[in-house]
Amino acid sequence: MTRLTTQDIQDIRYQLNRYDRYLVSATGRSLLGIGAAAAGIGDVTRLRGAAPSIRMAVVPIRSGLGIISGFAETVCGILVHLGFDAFVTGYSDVSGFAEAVDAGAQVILAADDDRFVAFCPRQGKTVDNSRATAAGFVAGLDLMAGGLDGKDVLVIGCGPVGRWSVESLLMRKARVSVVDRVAQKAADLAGWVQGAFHSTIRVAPDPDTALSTHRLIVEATNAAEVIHARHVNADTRVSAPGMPCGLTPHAREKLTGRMLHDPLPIGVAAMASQAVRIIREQPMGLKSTASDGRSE
Ligand code: 2YC
Repeated sequence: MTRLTTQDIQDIRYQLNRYDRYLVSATGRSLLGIGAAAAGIGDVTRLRGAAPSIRMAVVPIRSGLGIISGFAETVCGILVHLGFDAFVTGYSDVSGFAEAVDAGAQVILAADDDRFVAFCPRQGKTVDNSRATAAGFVAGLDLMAGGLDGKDVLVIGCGPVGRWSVESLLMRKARVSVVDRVAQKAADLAGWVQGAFHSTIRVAPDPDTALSTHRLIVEATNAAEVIHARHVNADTRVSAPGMPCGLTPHAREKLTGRMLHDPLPIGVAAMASQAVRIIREQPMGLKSTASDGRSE
């Protein structure tokens, strides 16, 4: 998992209105709309109406390599932009979690060096950033492509985000190929998909051939300069959750309006939307009761 730097994120919260306009031009939907699509929420207006009453806390975490200056503030800025009642706790770590719960936060977001998670304490559920980010970028590709059912889609990069991207693509009935510069990782992912979903995906022979023969691409590598201008034509659409951006500047220029890439916004919008589904579907975490009335 690529660790973000302050430089990666420092301007994000000040450019969200401009970014929303780009997203609408590329996908027809705003950041909230893409998050809703990632969570399977059809009624974006209802989500927008509910957001101000949903309190979310972002807790800075000092463990491991420590705090990334601006990270919690950027996550919070994205949540506020989406309409949520969001704040960064004054304390970090355990004290920050206690402050969040005492303040009535229904969703608590925090990241250490290994995971970035949204917690729904009352429901005893969590939302993982890698899985939500994959869902968000696949939803964006779906919107750019006008649907993915039956269409060939390439996932390049078979790490956590690539893996969950395959899941989202299969749910949208895409015909998935995977490739990784380490061929064994692609083969392992194909084996996992066969076991987990009883679905068959293709393992492409090599990145360059795969990129030259696919028009719909999820770029989920942690490398830069994976997709070059020579791979891009008028029908190409790229959704690029990978950090750093895997497109060369020339490829990005050719793909303006037909590509998605950001270090945090789409992933955070997807996390928040998935968390809303959890807290709305289980308001007080009441588990369904068994037939004899016992709670499960
Ligand atoms: O400021 C803090 O609270 C730090 N503990 C945050 C560390 C985040 C480390 N993870 C990353 O930089 C990214 C995540 C946003 C998703 C994958 N890597």
